[in-house]
Amino acid sequence: MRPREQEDGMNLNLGLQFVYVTEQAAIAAARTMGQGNRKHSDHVAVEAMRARMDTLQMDATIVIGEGERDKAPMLYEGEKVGALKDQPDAIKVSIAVDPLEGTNLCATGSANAIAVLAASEMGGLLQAPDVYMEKIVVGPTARGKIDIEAPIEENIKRIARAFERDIAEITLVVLERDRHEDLISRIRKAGARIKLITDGDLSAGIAAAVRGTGVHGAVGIGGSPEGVITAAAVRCLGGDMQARFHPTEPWQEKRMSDLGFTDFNKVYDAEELAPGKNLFFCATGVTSGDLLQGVRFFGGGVRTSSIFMSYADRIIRFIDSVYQEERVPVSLR
Ligand code: VTB
Repeated sequence: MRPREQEDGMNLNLGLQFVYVTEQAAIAAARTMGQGNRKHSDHVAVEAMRARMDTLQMDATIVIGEGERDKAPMLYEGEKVGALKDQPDAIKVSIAVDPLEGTNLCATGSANAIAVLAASEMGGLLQAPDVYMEKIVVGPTARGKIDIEAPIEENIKRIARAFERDIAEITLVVLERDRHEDLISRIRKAGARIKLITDGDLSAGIAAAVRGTGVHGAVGIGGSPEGVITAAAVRCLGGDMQARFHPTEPWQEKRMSDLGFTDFNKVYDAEELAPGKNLFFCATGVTSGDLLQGVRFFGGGVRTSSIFMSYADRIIRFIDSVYQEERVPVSLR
C-alpha cells in the first residue's frame, strides 16, 4: 500500500504514539481499581496522560478535556500539550481525551473502564460543550438506517432488518438512569434485548460499532464530550451515529449559546462531530470489558490491551503491550 500524503504531518507514526499515552493512563488508573475513590482514580489517569503527552513531537491543543481551566488543573480545554508547544514548524494537533472513562467503574472494579483519546488535525474534533447529548450509535451493518428523530421502535426495526434478524435477537446498550425509564420500557415492549450499564456509554458506542461484541446499538442520553470521542471511533470503524445536544439547565443553554451553538435541536452525524480527515483514536482497557482486556499486573511487569484506529490509513490495530520491570518470561496471554 502506498503511504498516504502527510502534508499536515499527521502520520501513522505520530498516531501510534498515542497508544503509549492511553496505556500509561490505564496502568495508573488500574493501580487504584476498587479503592472506591473515583476522583483519585481519575486524577492519576489525568497525570499519567498529561506527562506522556508532553513527550510527543507535536504542538497540540486539548479541545475536549477535563473541563474548563478553573475547574481542571490539567488537560483543560485550550491547554497546550506536546514537546513542541507553540513551535511554528511543529505538527499541529487537536486532542480530545477521557483519561478515565467510567471513573465509577474503576473505583468499584467493574467492567468496561477505559482510558481513551482521539486526535486530529486542527479543527477535526467539535469543541462540544459539556452538556448532555442524546445519541444513537450502530456499526457498519446498520449504517444509514438510523434516525434519531424517529421513534425508538422504528430504529429497532430498521437495525433488525439490517442484521437480517428478529427483533428479539437485537441487543441495545442503555445507561441505567431514571431519565431512560421510558426509553427502556419501550425497547422492552418492542421485544429487543437490553444491556443496562451503570456507566460508560463511550465504550458501549464502540462495542456497538464492532461486530462480534454481541451489541448492535447504543442509545440514550450521556455526555457530549464522550459523544465527540465516540464519533471519532465510529468514523474509523465505518459505523453510524446521530446525536443532539440535550441541555437540562438554563446555564447549560447559556454555555451552548456562548460557544456558538444556537440550534438546540440540530441533529449531528459522526462526520459533524468529528470532521477530521486525519483522525486517530485509541483506547486502553483499565478493567476488562466487551472489547478490551483490563490492565494485568504480574510479578515483574504489566500487560495492557488497546485498540488503535487511523481513519486515513484505514487501520485498526489491537495492541497488546508488556511493560517489563524485570525480564521475566512472557506468556501468550
Ligand atoms: C455520561 C456518560 C459517561 O458518565 O457522561 C455519564 O457519557 C454521566 O451521566 O460514559 P450521569 O450524569 O447520568 O451520571 C459516564 O457514564 C461515565 O463517565
